[in-house]
Amino acid sequence: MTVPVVISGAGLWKPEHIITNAELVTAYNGYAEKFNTDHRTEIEAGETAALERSSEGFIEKASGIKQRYAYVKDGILDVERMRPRIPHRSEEELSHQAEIALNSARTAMDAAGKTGADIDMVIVSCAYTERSYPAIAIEVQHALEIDGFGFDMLVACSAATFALQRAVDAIAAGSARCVLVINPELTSPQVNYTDRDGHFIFGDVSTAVVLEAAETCTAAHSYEVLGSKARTLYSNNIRSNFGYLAYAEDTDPFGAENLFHQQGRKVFKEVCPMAAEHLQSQVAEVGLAVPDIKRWWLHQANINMNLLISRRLLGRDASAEEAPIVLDEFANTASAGSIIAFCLHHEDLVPGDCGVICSFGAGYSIGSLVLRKREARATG
Ligand code: CO8
Repeated sequence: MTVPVVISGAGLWKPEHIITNAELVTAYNGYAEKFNTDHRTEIEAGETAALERSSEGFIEKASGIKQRYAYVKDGILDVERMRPRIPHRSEEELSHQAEIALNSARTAMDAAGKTGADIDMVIVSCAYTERSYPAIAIEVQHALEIDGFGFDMLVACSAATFALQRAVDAIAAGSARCVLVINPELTSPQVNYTDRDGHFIFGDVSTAVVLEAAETCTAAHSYEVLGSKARTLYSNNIRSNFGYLAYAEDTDPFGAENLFHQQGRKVFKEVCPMAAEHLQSQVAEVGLAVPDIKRWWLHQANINMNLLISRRLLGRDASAEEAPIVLDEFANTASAGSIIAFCLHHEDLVPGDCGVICSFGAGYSIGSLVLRKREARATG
């Protein structure tokens, strides 16, 4: 990097509501039983397929997920509703996503020792934004009294890493001094809780990261970005079709085909080798080898994916310390997963230790950053 850029703060906010696998399975099975009773005639005539039961055992074994956080729990477990009941906010109120974005942003700014006056660029990057405009990032910028500019970007599961790359490039190019990247992942409104294949996958959370030029950094824990790499390859295997054309297309904006759906098996088989190859080449491009990497902050979609990818990289199983897992507690939180892992598992690294943040998912998209921990600068 011409101008060394560092990550100087990270913040995590999680909702107060937890939904366990047991609660989710009870609700789904109640829904399925009701559906089968209500459609008995069509099912008996072979016109409609009966819904099969979901199981806690399957969910934990197939995904590693034990629970997830929900921004609003009310409604999700109600068999008559099967989606959160989020109170509508007027245009004069802080939006839901800006609120959770601010919660994580303030923690990241405290860690970096920054106020709004130090920051000049805000990126809100996640799988969905609750509206098209004004950008959530500009609402956040306003709330934090930041003089500069902000924009939203959507890259599904790679939204965080792709935004970090944008931030690094902006600082290196001189178009920003200090950037706040926020991932307010409010996934629950797009989950089809009536779909047995996917009702257990996602959780809500918000993460944030502060980046700046190395020369202005005063944080206790900071990481030089040695390199970043983004790659996309078109795939139809993970889709969320909800969009603004529904009004003109006369389609049901809330139909199952418009909510999150995927070919999970295909995704698993196709993305794991791509991610392992991507990581190997990225590490080599910054002049390191896989054994030089002390920590892998991997995307958190499925524990079996992470085990497979780290096995391919290391030629053996990674320890919990080398490749921490957070999806048992948080589930898949779209782009925030690898940043949660970073937030919870970075302070024990010592200066000189290297680590990699990596995401992979819909698009397909893969993003990664190689980091090296710096000496803390003496203050006062
Ligand atoms: N309970 C009991 N049995 C079940 C259930 C259930 N809930 N669901 C499926 N089964 C059954 C199936 O019917 C199947 O039965 P049979 O063998 O008789 O046909 C059997 O269990 C096995 O099913 P699968 O083959 O589908 O199961 P897998 O072992 O493949 O596990 C997973 C399914 C967990 C989905 C797995 O394939 C996976 O994790 N794949 C990777 C997916 C992934 O990473 N996707 C990325 C998604 S996120 C992303 O990119 C961006 C999203 C942005 C945010 C969206 C927010 C809403």
